[in-house]
Amino acid sequence: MERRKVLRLFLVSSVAAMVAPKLAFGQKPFDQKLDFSSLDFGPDFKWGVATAAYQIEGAHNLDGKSASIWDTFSHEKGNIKTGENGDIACDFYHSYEKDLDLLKSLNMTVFRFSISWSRVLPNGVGLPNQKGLDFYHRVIDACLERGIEPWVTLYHWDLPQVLQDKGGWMNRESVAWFSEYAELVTKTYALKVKNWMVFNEPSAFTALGYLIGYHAPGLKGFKNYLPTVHHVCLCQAEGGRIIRRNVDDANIGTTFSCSHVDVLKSEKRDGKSAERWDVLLNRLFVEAALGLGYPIDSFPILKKMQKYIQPGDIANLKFDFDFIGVQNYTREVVKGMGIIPVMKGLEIKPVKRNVEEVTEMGWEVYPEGIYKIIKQFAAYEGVKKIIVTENGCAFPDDLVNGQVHDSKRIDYYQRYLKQVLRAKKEGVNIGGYFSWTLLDNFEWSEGYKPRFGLVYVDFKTQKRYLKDSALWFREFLADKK
Ligand code: IFM
Repeated sequence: MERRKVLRLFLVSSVAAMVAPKLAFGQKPFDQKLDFSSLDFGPDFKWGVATAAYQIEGAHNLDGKSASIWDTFSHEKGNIKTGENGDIACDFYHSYEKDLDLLKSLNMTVFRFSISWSRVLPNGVGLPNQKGLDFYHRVIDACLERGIEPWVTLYHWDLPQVLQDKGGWMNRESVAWFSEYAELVTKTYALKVKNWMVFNEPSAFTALGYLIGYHAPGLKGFKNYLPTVHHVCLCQAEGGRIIRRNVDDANIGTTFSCSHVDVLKSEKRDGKSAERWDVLLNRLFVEAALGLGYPIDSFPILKKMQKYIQPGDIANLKFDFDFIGVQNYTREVVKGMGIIPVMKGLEIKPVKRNVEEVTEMGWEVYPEGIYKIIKQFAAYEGVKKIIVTENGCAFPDDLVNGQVHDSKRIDYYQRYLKQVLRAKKEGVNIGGYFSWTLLDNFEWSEGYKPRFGLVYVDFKTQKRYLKDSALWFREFLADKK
């Protein structure tokens, strides 16, 4: 079951060939009319892809890497729908050069990737693993040699298991652990990397991993979730401060998964539910970073975080980010329940709707949602700039004669991009757009079935094939480099 559905239900009831493409450069294999005139984002706009260590690297136990919570979780029976894991994934650990060649061939100039904490600090803290650090030096150098900007995310969900064994994010010590890790990574790559993001989607990894147990480490309940949220919020700001101190001329951001929330009907209780969903999905982490504290009034259960908050903490939650990463895929439609359900105060009911277009994740295709959520984030006074650090879709892909005619994906990108441009034209300072993602990869608890890549990966052979959507981007970006 896709994860947002799982989240809802729980809340209620208690990547050349290495094949180079067979098509000649410039050949248009897709039916869609190539009309880029309505997609003029201007000359300084950044175009790239976003990726995450555990989803693509593989090499799960090579060169001194220790296990992360995702290694542990994916190896436990029943946690991953398909029974798969990220042991090999896209084998990016060995194929990064060819994969970056592919990225360059798409005329993209940004590669967003994350560092695996357990690869560079196998004990979570303490002695760094030089082979791990060297791997990311090689990836960064390979980007720079190709004229691709490396954009580094410090943390994309893969906490070292040794730290989880000590309580993970629920343990306040996590602030010291994360600070040590952030110091190491930022000092190591400071001269080569200028664009940094602290976290990937804190609302997703905290709720899915520590509240509903659908993601690693598989914990359930507010007693795990609330301390986790507070410690992650402290690290979000502290990570920003550490980057600022260690990297000259850094461009510092952090990313948020976010979805515009609609109500099914406009009954009062639906509105209440929508408000709470909005807190959980959209407001909690960004408002903490902006110095607005926690939105307790809109979601009273957050009062219980009080016991984890120490003097000075609230002021320390704030950091002046240079940009905010907005990551959007769909919208949420909610309905109130009217009675207080099992999960104390969460009046949220799953809504069964006949949605015309859904992706393989079960997510509604709703292009206007990205416009609305960008506007929502841009409305905060402290948000200076927005980068769409993820947007994309999974559809079943057929590889036939080395080609993937993924017209639905092209359509999705075109329609979402128009809505991003709409917000930009209305004055929102939007500086870039990164597709999720370059390669089909390990989609967490869904395994390898949902294919989000612009590049089709045959996981048996590790061969890559450019999908039509990749060729679309290549054409679209041809004059933008
Ligand atoms: O694959 C994930 C990614 O790790 C975080 N953002 C959403 C993507 C699609 O689910």
